[in-house]
Amino acid sequence: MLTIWGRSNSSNVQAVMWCVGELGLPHVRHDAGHRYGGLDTPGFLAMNPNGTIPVLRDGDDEPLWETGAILRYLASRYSAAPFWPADVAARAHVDKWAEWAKINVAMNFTSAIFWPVVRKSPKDRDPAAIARAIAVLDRFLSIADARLSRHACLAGDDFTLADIQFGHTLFRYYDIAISRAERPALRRYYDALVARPAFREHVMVSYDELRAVG
Ligand SMILES: N[C@@H](CCC(=O)N[C@@H](CS)C(=O)NCC(=O)O)C(=O)O
Repeated sequence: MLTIWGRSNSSNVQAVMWCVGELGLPHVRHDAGHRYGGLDTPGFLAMNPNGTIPVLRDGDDEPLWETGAILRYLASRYSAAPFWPADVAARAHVDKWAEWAKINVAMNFTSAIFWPVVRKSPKDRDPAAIARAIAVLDRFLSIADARLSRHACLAGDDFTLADIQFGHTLFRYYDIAISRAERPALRRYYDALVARPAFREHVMVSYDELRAVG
């Protein structure tokens, strides 16, 4: 049995939970972080000295943290090709896109766009900085759009771990009030993700309680 610590409106927790949902793994999730707190207790810090979510524990094994490491663990232990190929070269190709998505898309979007647009009140926002961040993200989304105009999924024609690392950012990207360039292939891809029950359950989660007040 898997145990996951982390609130359902954390983007990193969402990536892990979406993967758990896609793989149909029995689990229990405990809310932690933000309004639920609990990240600075000795018990939690013993699991993750960083005091961040998500944390995953598989049975009595050593707790795991870092979303990318958790996803790779779940994929290696509980999935098969094509989601996470056994062949080293094929797996590295999926991993390449997963890493690319985490570093260039998820991290840029979350810290430089989602946070200031949603979690800061208008008076504290820097519109020029947000516009610059959107321009940075745009470059990567254009790479994805070109790729998705030739393939159904990010790493190729099959749904893989790379789609989890990439796709979980798209709900918020399409939902928040920012300017978005026309990207037909990316939009088609996003609509296909929305048709997946595990995406709707674990990623399309309200982030209202994260909004700045005032
Ligand atoms: N590099 C870590 C980052 C973890 C992280 O920063 N998590 C955020 C939530 S997305 C967190 O713990 N925030 C504190 C809180 O929710 O109170 C990972 O990828 O898992």
